[in-house]
Amino acid sequence: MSLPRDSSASTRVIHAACPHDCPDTCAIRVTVEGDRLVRLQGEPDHPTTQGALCTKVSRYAERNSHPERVLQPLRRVGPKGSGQFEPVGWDEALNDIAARLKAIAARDPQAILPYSYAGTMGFVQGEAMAGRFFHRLGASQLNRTICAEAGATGLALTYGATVGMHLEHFAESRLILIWGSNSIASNLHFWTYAQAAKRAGAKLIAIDPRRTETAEKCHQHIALRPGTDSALALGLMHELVVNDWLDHDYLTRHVEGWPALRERALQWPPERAAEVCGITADEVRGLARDYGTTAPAAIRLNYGMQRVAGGGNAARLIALLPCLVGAWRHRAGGLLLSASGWNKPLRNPALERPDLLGGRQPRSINMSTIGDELLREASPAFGPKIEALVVYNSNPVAVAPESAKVVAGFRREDLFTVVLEHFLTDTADHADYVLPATTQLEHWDVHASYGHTYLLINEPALPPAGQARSNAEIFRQLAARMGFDEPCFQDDDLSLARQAFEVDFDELCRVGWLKLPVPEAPFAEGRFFTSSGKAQACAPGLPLPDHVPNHESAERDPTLAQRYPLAMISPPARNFLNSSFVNVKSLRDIEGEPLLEICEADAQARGLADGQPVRVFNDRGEYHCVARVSPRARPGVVNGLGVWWRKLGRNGTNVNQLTHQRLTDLGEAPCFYDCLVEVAPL
Ligand SMILES: Nc1nc2c(c(=O)[nH]1)N[C@H]1C(S)=C(S)[C@@H](COP(=O)(O)OP(=O)(O)OC[C@H]3O[C@@H](n4cnc5c(=O)[nH]c(N)nc54)[C@H](O)[C@@H]3O)O[C@H]1N2
Ligand SMILES: Nc1nc2c(c(=O)[nH]1)N[C@H]1C(S)=C(S)[C@@H](COP(=O)(O)OP(=O)(O)OC[C@H]3O[C@@H](n4cnc5c(=O)[nH]c(N)nc54)[C@H](O)[C@@H]3O)O[C@H]1N2
Ligand code: SF4
Ligand SMILES: [Mo]
Repeated sequence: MSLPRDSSASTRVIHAACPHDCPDTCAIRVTVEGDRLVRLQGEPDHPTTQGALCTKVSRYAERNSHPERVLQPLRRVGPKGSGQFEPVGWDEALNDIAARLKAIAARDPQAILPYSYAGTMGFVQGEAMAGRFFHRLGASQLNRTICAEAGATGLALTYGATVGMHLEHFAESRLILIWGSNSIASNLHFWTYAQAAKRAGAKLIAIDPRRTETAEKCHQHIALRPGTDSALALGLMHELVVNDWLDHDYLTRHVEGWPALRERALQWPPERAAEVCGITADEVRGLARDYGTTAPAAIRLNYGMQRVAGGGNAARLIALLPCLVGAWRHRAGGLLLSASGWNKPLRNPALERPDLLGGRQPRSINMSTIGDELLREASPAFGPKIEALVVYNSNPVAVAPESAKVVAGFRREDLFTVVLEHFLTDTADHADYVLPATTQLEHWDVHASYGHTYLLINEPALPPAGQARSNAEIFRQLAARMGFDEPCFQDDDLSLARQAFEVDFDELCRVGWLKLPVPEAPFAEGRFFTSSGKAQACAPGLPLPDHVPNHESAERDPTLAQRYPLAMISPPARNFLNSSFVNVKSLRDIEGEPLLEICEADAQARGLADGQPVRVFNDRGEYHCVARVSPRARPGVVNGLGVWWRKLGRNGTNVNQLTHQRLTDLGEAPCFYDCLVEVAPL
């Protein structure tokens, strides 16, 4: 794309927000001259952004003006997956799509499924107009579980809401456990506060199977086996009890079910926990001593620990730790997994107009099992076969588990697929129609964060590239063609932005962001958001949390563990964001090529050398990449950094060729990091 240069126009500075699925939700200052982008920088005045963007988004201009951006509607001319398309006019595309959807809806609208996630986290280009469209249609609903549902459910069962500490207060903590988080890669602005704490004398401990760039900068790294965090938490509780490092007053007044939890913890001496976790008993004891005797102690829990069978139970147990030691009494103590619950009271519940369902109750389809769902036939239990998919803000063919099934589903000849996208992703390659979408620089939006406590505005800085239209605009125009004549389908993007939150919108636009009203130390006096007002260890109808071994583990399936003795995790590559940015050359060049980190001993046992091409395999398939013999991998665990585009991989696959579709204990979420494999030279 090359935008016309208008030399007569003056320079403007625009408030933008990073749209990506990242807890930092940075404020961006965009400088434009006429229709030309002059500069894109982290907003210096925004408290948590502090003028810094990550490497990825500082290259946003490269992504935005990428020569491969989809700039006009496309219609498939080759086989599904081939990526062969012809250009088509907007009217023709939208008319045909509406006609196809109408015909399906006349039989049963539930045969139509929206598929979206957090390609943009914006409320306008997310579900504002799309939600209205699919509610009015009566389409199947999508259960959006692919990222955080196990942890979020565990957190909400414990505290009554998905809330936690203020990001800024970590700077004052004396001890920070960075638990299941590679902060330097995935939560950079938290790391700034952790470093401030470190400079002031705090101790930083990483709890992560992988020796990440974050773990190596902490004072200590506890490299436990994936999916054993609950055992570690129980072992810590054991030590807190036997050494009486407990805040009895806090436990008595603010925790429900403590006596029962205490009994369970006493069954987990450090030796037992250490054996399950694959660490030493002294590591458990030392961690417990640090946690039990340092105040204020804070936990930055992140989602890396909940992509396993027992992710929900683990989140519950870890969320209880600050209650045992009374860490919540101090604003720099406690835990942060998600801050999203803080903005909930200000969200407009009518934005997506669920009332347009008019009493209908369409089925809900789990996005994390889309492979299986697309291959299901009609049945009384399932309902109609899925006949149409409308994908936006997501790249399921690359990011959903068990790709072989996902791909088979997307290749069904009798499936009608529409994809709204910036690029011809692995998913777009399977579309009947690809519709060009605007980017964050080209549309309005309003953002909340799951890592900090501000709302942000995103004003358009540039005109749409080519014929791109915003998601909201596309759904508005489809609605018109479907004959949806409710006035809410007239709302333009700016008015959707105004409706999203009950705040002073003009002030939000003027400043660029607004701080949410959140108490300094939210649980200093208890007052959790549960019905009892207490943190819940257990309650009527809620059993005690426990250790739940991985689906694919020696504990649950020894035969499988013999055939596939290596546990594979697939956390993000630092310079990609899920599958976004993989096609941005300067970033892909930093990552090099798809790789698998393996420790020296495991490599030697298989005759593998550093840099050697390997096949990573299990019963679900085979993924080709390069072995990196590295101390980042612990024995018995390999790290397949994600999420590459399949078509840019060695054998047209990525790590999700190997992952499975079984779900977590809570929240029906995927188990990306609960996956056994074997590795061999190629
Ligand atoms: N650069 C970059 N940033 C990102 C993303 C990205 O793709 N790239 N993705 C964004 C998104 S969508 C999300 S949800 C977040 C994800 O960021 P996080 O919430 O931090 O989650 P992950 O990156 O999945 O995993 C974090 C760490 O957990 C470790 N881990 C894996 N299994 C276990 C386990 O069983 N126990 C413990 N204790 N640790 C484990 C991994 O090795 C990894 O280092 O980051 C966001 N930010
Ligand atoms: N193996 C493995 N798999 C994983 C993970 C893992 O750690 N390991 N992480 C999982 C996690 S945590 C998550 S959250 C999911 C993420 O999965 P997705 O939410 O699918 O995220 P992305 O892969 O970034 O794809 C987002 C797509 O949305 C498009 N997009 C961005 N903005 C817009 C817009 O305004 N309009 C339209 N129409 N499109 C837009 C982008 O171009 C991009 O192709 O992946 C999951 N998959
Ligand atoms: S991806 Fe995260 S760190 Fe990077 S600019 Fe966006 S919000 Fe900030
Ligand atoms: Mo995510």
